[in-house]
Amino acid sequence: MTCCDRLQTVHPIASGWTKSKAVFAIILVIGVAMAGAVDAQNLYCCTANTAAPAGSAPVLYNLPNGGGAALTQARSVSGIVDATITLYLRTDDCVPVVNFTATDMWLEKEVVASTGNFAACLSGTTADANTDAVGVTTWTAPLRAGGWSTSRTLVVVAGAALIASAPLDLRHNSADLNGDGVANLADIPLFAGDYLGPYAFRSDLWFDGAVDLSDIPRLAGGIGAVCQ
Ligand SMILES: [Ca+2]
Ligand SMILES: [Ca+2]
Repeated sequence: MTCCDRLQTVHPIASGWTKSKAVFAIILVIGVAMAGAVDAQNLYCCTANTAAPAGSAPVLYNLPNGGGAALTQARSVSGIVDATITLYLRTDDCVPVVNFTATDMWLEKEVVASTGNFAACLSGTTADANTDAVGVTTWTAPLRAGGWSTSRTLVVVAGAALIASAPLDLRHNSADLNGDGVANLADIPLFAGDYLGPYAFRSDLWFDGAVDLSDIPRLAGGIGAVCQ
């Protein structure tokens, strides 16, 4: 049976429905289709935040294969901090956008000179799920990304960053220090140089404000991770 055959089989009028029922069914189908295609427009009413306490300056450890830390397990200098991101997706009339596609909502690094080489794998920073019945989605699962960032994190919807709320205070690092999408032997000399030199955020993989022995297990454990 082809798709066209199927359409003919369930055609409401051909199966004996009244015209009013058929019109209702058509309106229903169109309505469902529109619900999935709602445009977030100019994002004037969309906001996002993190669960992290103000001033905690969380850092998220990422790997290209998704083997890094969940956002609930980000770190501040004083320990683990929940940096879960929540997005409230609204139309320009501030109406919740329901069931908006997860892959059209993602995180990026705020572009600021000399603040890192953070690089996401394909669809590696998309939301956990489509927006729910009140237009809300979250980021909690580990990202698939490499490189590092000391600038803020942008929440992007259909290619546009939010304008109604500021970029989020969330930094990133990874055993993929050079941000080429794979953690391998090429990243080790960068870490070794940082280990012996002045403090370098990118190599503070177990973030605590120092590059020391505590960071080596994350480097060793990350070697071999590639973008998935
Ligand atoms: Ca690398
Ligand atoms: Ca450290």
